[in-house]
Amino acid sequence: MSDLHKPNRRAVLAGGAAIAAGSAAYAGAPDPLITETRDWAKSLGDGVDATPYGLPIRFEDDVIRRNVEWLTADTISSINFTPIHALDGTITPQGCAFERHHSGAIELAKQDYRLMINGMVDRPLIFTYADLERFPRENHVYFCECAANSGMEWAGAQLNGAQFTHGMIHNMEYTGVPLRSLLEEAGLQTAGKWIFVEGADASGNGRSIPMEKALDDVLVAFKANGEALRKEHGYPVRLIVPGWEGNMWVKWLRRIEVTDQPVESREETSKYTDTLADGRSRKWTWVMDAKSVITAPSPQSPIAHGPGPLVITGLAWSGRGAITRVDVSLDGGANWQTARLAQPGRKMAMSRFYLDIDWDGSDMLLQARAMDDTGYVQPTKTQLREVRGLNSIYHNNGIQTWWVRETGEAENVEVS
Ligand SMILES: Nc1nc2c(c(=O)[nH]1)N[C@H]1C(S)=C(S)[C@@H](COP(=O)(O)O)O[C@H]1N2
Ligand SMILES: [Mo]
Repeated sequence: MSDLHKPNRRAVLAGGAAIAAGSAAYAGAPDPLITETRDWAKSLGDGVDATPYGLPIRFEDDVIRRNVEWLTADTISSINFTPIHALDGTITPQGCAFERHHSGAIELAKQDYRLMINGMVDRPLIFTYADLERFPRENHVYFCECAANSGMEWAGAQLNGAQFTHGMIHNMEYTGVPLRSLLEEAGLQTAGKWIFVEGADASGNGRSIPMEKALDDVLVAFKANGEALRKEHGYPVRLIVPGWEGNMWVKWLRRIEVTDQPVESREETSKYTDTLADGRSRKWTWVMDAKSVITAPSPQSPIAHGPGPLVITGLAWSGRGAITRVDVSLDGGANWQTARLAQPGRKMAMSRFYLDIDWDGSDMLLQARAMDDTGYVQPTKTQLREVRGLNSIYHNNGIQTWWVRETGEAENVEVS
């Protein structure tokens, strides 16, 4: 063995010893998975054309969107949840990204697609899909969170799983045209202070967005994670409103009207308000505040091993900017450690964090607390309720607690 090789080998052995508690000892009974030729090595695998469009292997068939049956009367005006407890990294595959429709997901072909810009513009315009493809494009990763995410948790811990408590969110890389370019093309008039945007579905999902935001970073997107938007996410074109609540991200985008004031004629426009403790309503709370959740261990992702090395991981995001820090507590918020961000935080996009611990096998009250580049710190549920009371549905960004037991199982709880 060369001299060069020796230090490497020592390093590998040292590394091996350090994780010995978490891995099987090499000595002992032979492991047939190592010593015997298995079926998959005795015959040939699938040819390249077996699945022209690939799907996850069948062993992963529990990594799927799920809904909560009692939440809505039917599945048309409903919502399902991203299996965040089973994903890693930050990009949500489209196939398991949550869906929220007010009147179902419609099928709209590219050749039937039209986008109209009218109202306070010099030249009202109608764009085809092909027209949109001729404008300079941008790529951005953004999270989309429904304002109702964690809404069932206002009165107390209710749903047992990160998918259900925090899964009304996805994070994708979008390709599209800045809305600014289209508004400029139409000759935006200075008196235009708002846009009213609506979709081609029966609900229309009409929303008013202030012009400042419209000209800033709103995107008219046609691709997500490199491929066409899925039908359920607004194929062929949807609006991306970075950092703002999901209901403004109009799918199947068909019309943009420039107005001098917000349009509130539609029933849905006034629906997303927050009822405060004193009965007054809070509205136009468009920005999603900083929030985080530990995705594993969590109720649907229990610890599958005994004491020793344990990877604690989760997601953090902020509609006001980039995540700068995430702290994790093992004891219900008494002590905090700063977690490791997998990558520097990006504006209005999800961050992945890890805390690698040596678990002593005792029970834990796991919490995560996010901070963003505006200095905002994610509040506890108690702090949030002091300001917002118990009657809200929307904008619950309080700190989540999982009680992890000695067995490794976890449960949704609250600490006071
Ligand atoms: N046209 C249209 N756009 C829509 C909706 C809708 O029902 N119709 N639902 C909104 C709501 S409330 C949310 S949270 C997001 C969800 O986007 P997703 O289904 O891609 O997750 O889309 C928004 N855009
Ligand atoms: Mo939503």
